[in-house]
Amino acid sequence: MYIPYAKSILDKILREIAYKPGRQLSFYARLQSNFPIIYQAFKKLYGHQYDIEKPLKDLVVILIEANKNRSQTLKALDDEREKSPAWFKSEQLAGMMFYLRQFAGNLEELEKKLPYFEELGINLLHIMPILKCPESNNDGGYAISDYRSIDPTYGNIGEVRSLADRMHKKKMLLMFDMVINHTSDEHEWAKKAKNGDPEFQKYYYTYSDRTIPDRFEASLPEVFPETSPGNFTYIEEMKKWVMTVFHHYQWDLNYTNPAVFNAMLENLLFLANLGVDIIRLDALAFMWKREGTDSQNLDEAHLLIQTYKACAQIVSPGVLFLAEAIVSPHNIVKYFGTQAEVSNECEIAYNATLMTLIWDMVATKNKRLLEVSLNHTPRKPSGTTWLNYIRCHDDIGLGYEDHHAQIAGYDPWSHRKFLTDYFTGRIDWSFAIGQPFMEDKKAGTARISGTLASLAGLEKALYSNDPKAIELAVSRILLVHSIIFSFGGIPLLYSGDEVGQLNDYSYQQIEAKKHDSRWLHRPKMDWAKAELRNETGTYQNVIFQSLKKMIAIRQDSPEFADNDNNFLVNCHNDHLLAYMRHAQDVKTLVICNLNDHHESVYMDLFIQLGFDLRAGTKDKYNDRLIDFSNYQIDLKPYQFMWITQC
Ligand code: OTU
Repeated sequence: MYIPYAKSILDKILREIAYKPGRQLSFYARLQSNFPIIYQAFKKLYGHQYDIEKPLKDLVVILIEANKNRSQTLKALDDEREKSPAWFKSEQLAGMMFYLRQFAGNLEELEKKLPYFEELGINLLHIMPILKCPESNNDGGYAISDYRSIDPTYGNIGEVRSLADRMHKKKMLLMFDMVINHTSDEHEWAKKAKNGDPEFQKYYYTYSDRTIPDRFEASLPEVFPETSPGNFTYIEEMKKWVMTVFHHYQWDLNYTNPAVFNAMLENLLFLANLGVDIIRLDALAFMWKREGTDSQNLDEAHLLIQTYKACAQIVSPGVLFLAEAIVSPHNIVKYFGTQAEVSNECEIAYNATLMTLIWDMVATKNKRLLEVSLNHTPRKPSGTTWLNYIRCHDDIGLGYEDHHAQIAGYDPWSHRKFLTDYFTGRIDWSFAIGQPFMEDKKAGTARISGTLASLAGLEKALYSNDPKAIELAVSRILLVHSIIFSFGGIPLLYSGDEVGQLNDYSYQQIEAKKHDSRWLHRPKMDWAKAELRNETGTYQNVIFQSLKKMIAIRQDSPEFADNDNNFLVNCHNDHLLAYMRHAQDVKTLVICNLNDHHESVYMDLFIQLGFDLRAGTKDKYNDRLIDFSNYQIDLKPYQFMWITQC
């Protein structure tokens, strides 16, 4: 967009710093075309309080520096990706996330594990935060004290660069977190603030008395009500209150200050220049606060992300943003931005809606809520994709929209209570073993902790040593995975789930962890058990080999790429989730039996969907022809099929 004011400011800045584009023509072109976006955002966010020319000049200098520091190899990768903008929507991608400490210990050991990922077909690694953070009070790495160096127990920055390089040569992608909403209270800025430096006190929301904090509290919900009640912490050293929406040691950054925007921009581009392909924007929904609101998903938060996107596109156009917005379905899609074709915010977002509804289907054995939710949530822009997961390192929140639950025939509150009870062992006939997370006794709500295998019934089945129950639990584990591999979007596994790792109760003995039940589902990778993946007759073998097969078939199925080509199919049976995926000349009907009994689909459905039954159809997953001699297909408990034309 051409905006004369923006043009003249940019020209002036470039003159003042005597910038010559030289051979950096594409950088210069992107700077010219994105600067108006940045200018307009600064005007809106900061124009009423600041003379924006100065921070804009600082910003341009940061971009130029970052461009200088971007390696030729990464620039070549940017060019390649610019030429095929849909590259990340491909069926080829399959990811895994892990805490480095729990999975391999350090970067050197991780390099040795690359063949493990390759064996399974994984080509995207989300390494959870490894940047420097305090020894305790670190929230698993989400309280960063230095954005430019990594915890020495993991290795050093140089090793991150060479890991990224090695991974790129293997066509693998690397994802890192950008903890953008808050820093640790031990970050240099927080330390300076504590020492009374007024400049750095303005980096956070600090107040000398409770007047403003109390006004905020009137409408701010609590993220960690059990361990960190309230949203402000009194800091004795500075005799001030500071906003701490998450833990008391995670200080919320004050983005109403353009210096904060710029300082965090430098940190963000530093990550991009390490060779990170996807940047996960942690808790981005919380970036802007306003009294009288819940301070989540505000328009200004979106504007901040759009501005970061515009900056990242100038320096590192091949790097993607992932939105970690675990919010209501209609609010999540907003993080894809406002454009139809490409994203002007995040190209990828966690599909928290699908995640929650998968667990809803596991408990209820029916798809009613999923169907209502998908049919009532706006579609995302075409140039974006989902990150599909069954669980991550955080709790499972039941964030479906209440009116969707009502349409599906539930009372939203009772249904939430049922699901929480179901997965936290309060219903004795449930197969799940989990624990509540951040129970809010006043509100009568809780979130859920537990590994996939334990929540899906494997732990209980193993205790009772019941082969039938073990088999059902394993089928459930495979069924939910089959959904994330075939739904459209990037599937992301939590490490250890591929070998059915169970809950880890050891956190209850550790002082720094015992009040955070999320550690229940962050076990240390049990490599001895993982070895059993090669031993027939073990559940580790069944789960690992089946997932490996699913990934391989996915990678051979262009219809599983995300081209907004997923249509729910009505089988007139709530226990059967079915959807059609298609690409140019292939189509696959995915059918999942959510029930622990046999269910049938009738032949006419296939005729209606345009399958040629005489030419034959087959289940791609089992590589078996479909037998219609009974005019129907029978699905075993928790069986899924990927049916395609022969
Ligand atoms: C994120 O999650 C991280 O994933 C967590 O591990 C961190 O503790 C947290 O931020 C703070 O850095 O509250 O329970 O979308 O659900 O952003 C998880 C809202 C969290 C939150 C989410 C947050």
